[in-house]
Amino acid sequence: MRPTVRSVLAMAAAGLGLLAASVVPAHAAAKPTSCLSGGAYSAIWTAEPADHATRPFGDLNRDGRADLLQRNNCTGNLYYLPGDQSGVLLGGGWNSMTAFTRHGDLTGDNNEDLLARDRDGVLWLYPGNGHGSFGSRTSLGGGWNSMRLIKVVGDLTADNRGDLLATDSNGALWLYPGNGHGSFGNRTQIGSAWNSIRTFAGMGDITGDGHSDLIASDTANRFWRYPGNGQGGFGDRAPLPGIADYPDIVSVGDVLSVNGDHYNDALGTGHILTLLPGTKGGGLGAGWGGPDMNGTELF
Ligand SMILES: [Ca+2]
Ligand SMILES: [Ca+2]
Ligand SMILES: [Ca+2]
Ligand SMILES: [Ca+2]
Repeated sequence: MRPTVRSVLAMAAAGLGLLAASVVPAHAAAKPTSCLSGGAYSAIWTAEPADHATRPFGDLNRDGRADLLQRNNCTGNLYYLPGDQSGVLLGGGWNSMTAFTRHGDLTGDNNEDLLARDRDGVLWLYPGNGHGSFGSRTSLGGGWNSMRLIKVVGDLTADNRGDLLATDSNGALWLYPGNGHGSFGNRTQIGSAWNSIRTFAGMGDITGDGHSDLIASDTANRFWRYPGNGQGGFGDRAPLPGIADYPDIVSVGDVLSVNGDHYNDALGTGHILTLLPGTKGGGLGAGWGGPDMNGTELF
């Protein structure tokens, strides 16, 4: 069954913290066979925040350039990668987390924040301090192990507050509208049959209509664009042909250092970090291979 989205909000549903916690998350990190040394990578990039997403989109230190976070899956150490070949150790113990997502401000202080889910299914908010690290975490509740994918995607509801999408083990796609104070309002089901979607990422507005959009890859290794409608839903998806298979996708705005052309780009993550250059009208070009990131997770 092909994944669908609903273009209008419907089916007001239960809020956070009421979900069954018995499903093993599909996104849990596989045990790596080898890992890079901590924070090691060779790329230098600069990237602008994506347009029409909640700012700062991808930028953790407020210098106007998108950054990355990297977990070493062997050691559990978390690094902040500002794009200058340095890797700043933020701390250890992060192998207890089974999902990460960020992009945009959730707390209303204009600093980008991080969400992480632990093995017990609790979703934690780590408030960004605007200097590349985070303040004390707060719990957003339990039950999130019933979710297969959890992604902060920018503002889908046109209220300038970052929103969250999650797919559950039955393939339902849920919108959690951000309230701008670090948590979310009542969720709404906006799609179904998303179990065929391997992963997705909020890209900001890549179609040029002012509404934030998504890209997604499916289990048949095809890429798709889902155009946001500005009301928390999406129009008909369109194929993005010619893109290879990646375990995950990270959006980074326009990577100026490689092809600064004002089209937002994405990174295909996995063993080799790969730039997927955005093209006019919301397309993505074939990947440009980058550094070896084996045994790490980037987000
Ligand atoms: Ca930055
Ligand atoms: Ca914040
Ligand atoms: Ca919103
Ligand atoms: Ca758009």
